[in-house]
Amino acid sequence: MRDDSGLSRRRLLGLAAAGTGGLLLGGCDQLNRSPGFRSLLEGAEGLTMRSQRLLMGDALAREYGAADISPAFKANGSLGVTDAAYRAHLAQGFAGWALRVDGLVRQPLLLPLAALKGLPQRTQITRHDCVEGWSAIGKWQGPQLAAVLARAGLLPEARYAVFHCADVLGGAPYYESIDLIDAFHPQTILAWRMNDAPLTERHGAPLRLRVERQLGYKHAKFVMRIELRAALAGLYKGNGGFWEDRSGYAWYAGI
Ligand SMILES: Nc1nc2c(c(=O)[nH]1)N[C@H]1C(S)=C(S)[C@@H](COP(=O)(O)O)O[C@H]1N2
Ligand SMILES: [Mo]
Repeated sequence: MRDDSGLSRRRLLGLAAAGTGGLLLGGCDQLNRSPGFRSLLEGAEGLTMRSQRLLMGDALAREYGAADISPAFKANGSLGVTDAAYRAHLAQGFAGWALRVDGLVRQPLLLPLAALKGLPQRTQITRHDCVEGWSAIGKWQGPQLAAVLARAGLLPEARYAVFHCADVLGGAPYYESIDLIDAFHPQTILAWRMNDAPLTERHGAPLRLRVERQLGYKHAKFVMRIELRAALAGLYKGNGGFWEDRSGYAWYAGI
């Protein structure tokens, strides 16, 4: 059997390495336009991904204008975190907090909020679609996940990025995961800013994932740690996310 995913991964790693030359750090949709990424999608090794996710053509989720921003953006799921360490950081405006990036990386990272704010920023106005049937348009800002991953440097075995959150729902920690295609997508950002203000606790302070081509439950709030893994098996119940484990929600929640 062909190892399609392995080839894809190698190509993505090449792109990640190119990130230091500005490809992934440059913002916007340069990944989409890059010859390497195009040929990845157009080649035989891209067939599986294409059929799954219609990555060709309009690969970007729709972006809106400032006038479209919803006057009220519902908060859903956990609206806060009880964990004592989290509450201490919240009280100090997350000044001493740092995002942990570890697992299958060359260089594990501890990235303070200031470091995340210091990376090139992407701003996007997008529609959030919750599986429960409501939507809202908001403006999000933060570094591309690709830039953070390029800093850490992925090891060859890395296939998934797992987002470990600070909140516990019904006794289980919230977590989510995406694969490297979504991890390196230009609209996948670690948002610390929403509608021109720092994220509030309800919306996931200090940092949340925006993965714009998927449903709301993939957009992990209160992200404390990003773990790079070869597989999702062996992590909690093995389905790659809190709702995937608990209620059988789809792991790939394409809109
Ligand atoms: N850590 C964490 N992330 C989470 C949730 C949660 O309960 N905990 N709920 C998810 C769901 S179902 C949705 S719709 C969105 C809601 O984000 P919002 O509160 O900013 O509207 O967050 C997602 N991310
Ligand atoms: Mo949701």
